[in-house]
Amino acid sequence: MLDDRSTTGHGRFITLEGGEGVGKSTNLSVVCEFLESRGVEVLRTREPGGTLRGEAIRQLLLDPVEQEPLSDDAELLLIFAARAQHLEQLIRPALARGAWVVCDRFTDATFAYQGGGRGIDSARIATLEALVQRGLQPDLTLLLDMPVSAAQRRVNDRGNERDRFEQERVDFFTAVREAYLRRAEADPERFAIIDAAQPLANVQQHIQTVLQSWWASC
Ligand code: Z5A
Repeated sequence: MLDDRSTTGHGRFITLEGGEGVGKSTNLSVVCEFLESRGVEVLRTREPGGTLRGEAIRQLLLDPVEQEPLSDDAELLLIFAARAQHLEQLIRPALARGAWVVCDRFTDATFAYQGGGRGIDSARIATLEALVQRGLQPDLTLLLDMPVSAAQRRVNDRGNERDRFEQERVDFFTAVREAYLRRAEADPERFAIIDAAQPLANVQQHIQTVLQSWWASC
């Protein structure tokens, strides 16, 4: 089904958010396939990362480097440095040519991880957000939510080596989850909360239902 939204030159920006292991990467494909089947150009990307330099910053952020801890401020600034590059090189040009950008995490993750998890004042995060984004916000955010313990079991079952964030304790991830839920509650127009603890087929069905009603209202 083709649609004139594919040629209007007004791209839309969709983000997937949630704690580790909730299924963001798995479900990104559902969103992209939904949009592609409607004839729009889709840019699939992620944060931190998305660009060559952004991916290099991602490595700095994820590498545990036992000999030297990363300060909370350095972490925050690296995340926004990667984001500035991402916006400049990929996201803004894509939106300007009418593509739909589907991004695995964006600034809600900063408010959740650096704000909720690390305890950085959200006003400081908001200052950097304003500087780097200049008003640009996602049009739709799918927040995949589930209890931390169950999400951690999924990560454990996957069996990969743990990165610097994945080495954090349960209370860190609980604070991250609570911060995400507060943001969703404060902006119900933009957020849709998906129960990510459900079997994958149910999660994907819920995402498609949200996308269908959102698409109809665009
Ligand atoms: N970070 C930050 O601190 N501040 C910021 O501003 C940003 C990021 C942007 C890297 O991100 C880290 O960056 C992140 C926060 C920080 N660290 N943490 N934690 P990331 O997005 O790459 O990291 P991640 O959340 O750890 O990704 P992940 O572990 O790959 O999680 P996921 O993408 O949500 O899950 P998944 O890989 O799709 O699924 C996990 C497993 O569960 C997998 O085996 C699936 O097959 C399985 N799965 C998925 N859904 C289901 C259902 N419904 N049932 C059963 N099994 C399922």
